[in-house]
Amino acid sequence: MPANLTPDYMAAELEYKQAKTNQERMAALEKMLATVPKHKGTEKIQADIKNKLKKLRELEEKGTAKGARRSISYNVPREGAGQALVIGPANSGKSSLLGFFTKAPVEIADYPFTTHRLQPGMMPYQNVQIQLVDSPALSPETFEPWMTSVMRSADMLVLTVDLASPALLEDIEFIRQKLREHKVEMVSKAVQKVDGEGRAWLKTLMVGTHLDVDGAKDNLEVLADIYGKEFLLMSMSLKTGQGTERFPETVFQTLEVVRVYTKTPGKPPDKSDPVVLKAGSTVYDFAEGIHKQLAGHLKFARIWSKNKPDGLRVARDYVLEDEDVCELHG
Ligand SMILES: Nc1nc2c(ncn2[C@@H]2O[C@H](COP(=O)(O)OP(=O)(O)OP(=O)(O)O)[C@@H](O)[C@H]2O)c(=O)[nH]1
Ligand SMILES: [Mg+2]
Repeated sequence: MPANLTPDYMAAELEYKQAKTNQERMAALEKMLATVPKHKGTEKIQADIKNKLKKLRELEEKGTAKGARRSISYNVPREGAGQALVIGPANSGKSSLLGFFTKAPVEIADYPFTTHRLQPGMMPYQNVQIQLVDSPALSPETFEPWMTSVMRSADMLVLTVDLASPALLEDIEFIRQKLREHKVEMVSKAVQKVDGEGRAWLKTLMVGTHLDVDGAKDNLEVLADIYGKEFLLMSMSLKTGQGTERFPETVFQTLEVVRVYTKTPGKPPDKSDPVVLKAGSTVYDFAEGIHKQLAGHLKFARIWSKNKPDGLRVARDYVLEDEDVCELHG
């Protein structure tokens, strides 16, 4: 049986081959496991990935066993329309944000360094789910280098900062500097994910929390002056809910993906279960995402798109838009 490996899987495999550390290897293997098509033809590949992961985890645990009791999960397999890793200084509201937008069991406390491990949760946005991942604080006391490999495998970052904190700007600069040392750059828009020197460019949405607290609005103005051009910036209160309404939509837009609905001739499309593709994907990519053989036999497609005639006949290199309906003809 053919394996029908997807471009996402191929990319993850390439990352694995190019990985320099065990943590990068584990991150890439997790990604391979998440993207490998799950059917009989790939059982051997799946087993092989799991085996390699197990060995690497054992190796890592041995290395950290002296003193450290808990085992840390270094990566979270991607689920849904995309993965946004929530990072930030201690007490900045990372876990509160997860608690607000997802049903994930998070620990929220008014003392620092509450969260020690990665905790994913799913945030609904219209007809898709977006994965948010809570993480330990990034601060001089607790900076975990493995966090940068987790960042590399995320689709974007959400950087929470406490607008009421007097250390607001220092905290941000610490994180920016530290990530830069580990070849991770936070940017508003990424042209490419990893450049020739292995530096990762990650789209970052900065979220100012504690908007309900006195003085927060003044700090927000300062923040907008300094970082407004560099990052996407929003502000909210996770206590009152003020400013939270547009967060899911903003994250979805930052992920730069499109939702495409499949349709079979003579039947209405199923809009509850879109295929999620990177923005810029073509009809061919869409077909390939469903089944490699389908892509091979593809002759043309009909699409139903905003501002276009219904059932328009298009070629395989046609670039799909968000919420297009696509009927493949072989
Ligand atoms: N008033 C107010 N309090 C908030 C807001 N967001 C978070 N908090 C409080 O700030 C404290 C820290 O919140 P957490 O969500 O635990 O912060 P964290 O970033 O996960 O902290 P660590 O895991 O320790 O790094 C808690 O007491 C929260 O209730 C907000 O928008 N407004
Ligand atoms: Mg926390």
